[in-house]
Amino acid sequence: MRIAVLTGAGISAESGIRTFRASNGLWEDHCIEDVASVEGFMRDPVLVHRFYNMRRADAARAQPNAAHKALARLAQHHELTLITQNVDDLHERGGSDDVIHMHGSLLGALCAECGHRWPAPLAMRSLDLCPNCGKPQTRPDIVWFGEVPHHLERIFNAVEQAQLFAAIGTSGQVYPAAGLARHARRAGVRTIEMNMANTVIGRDFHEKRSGPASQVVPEWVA
Ligand code: BV8
Repeated sequence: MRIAVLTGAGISAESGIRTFRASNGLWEDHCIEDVASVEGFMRDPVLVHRFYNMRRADAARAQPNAAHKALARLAQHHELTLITQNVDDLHERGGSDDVIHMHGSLLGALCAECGHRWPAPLAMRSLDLCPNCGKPQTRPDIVWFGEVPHHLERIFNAVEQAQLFAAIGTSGQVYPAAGLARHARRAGVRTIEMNMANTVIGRDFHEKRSGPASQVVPEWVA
């Protein structure tokens, strides 16, 4: 069966990685505009690098959980397109490959001047020079608010052509990712949501499985 899966921060929560909008979420002590926008980066690159260096270190310490590993098993029996909003590499370390990181990755560095990409060091500094053009315009390879997410055509095609679309651990508040369930449903694709709580996109799903991802996802994959 062709399956498209979209994951959000909730799938990594039990690995100890903070989500965005829960209590003690990242957006509680960081203003989105200051740390996840181009304007914020231009205004204070040191603050933005500190924010992503902290998250890169947290992700390096975290381990994939049973939900990440279950999705890797799913790919052995079905034609799976795994789309994630997450910037950690826990899907890859949990055994998945060809993961579509639509909001970028903590492991990547990008030159704001020439567009060159290279593997990010654990701690980035605002005056790091681009290895390609030599300019001090190094930024995290992250899709910030107002920037176009990666691989959208591939993502929408996979969702339209799937027989099943599952959203796991996302609050459904950030577009265009949050619109994928409705897009799937309009294309006649069966949709399922796995989350600990109700979300603003709940009505877009035929089925809901409530509970922590590390329990609900392995049960679904089994
Ligand atoms: C774009 C950077 C143009 C990476 C992020 C008004 C209306 C509609 C849209 C807009 C609007 N104004 C502006 C927009 C567009 C904007 C947007 O959607 N804004 C929102 C806030 C209104 N979107 C953009 O700017 C995007 N770009 O639109 O470009 C365009 C588009 C298409 C074509 C051409 C042009 C860019 C969006 C990317 C922004 N970057 N972050 C980073 O730092 O990580 S977004 C950020 O939110 C993260 O990427 C994150 O992945 C994403 C979504 O959050 P979630 O993953 O859902 O996490 P959250 O904490 O919210 O929820 C966690 C969920 O898990 C909860 O439901 C919880 O119950 C659950 N959970 C917790 N624990 C568990 C669990 N579930 C299961 N088990 C558990 N244990």
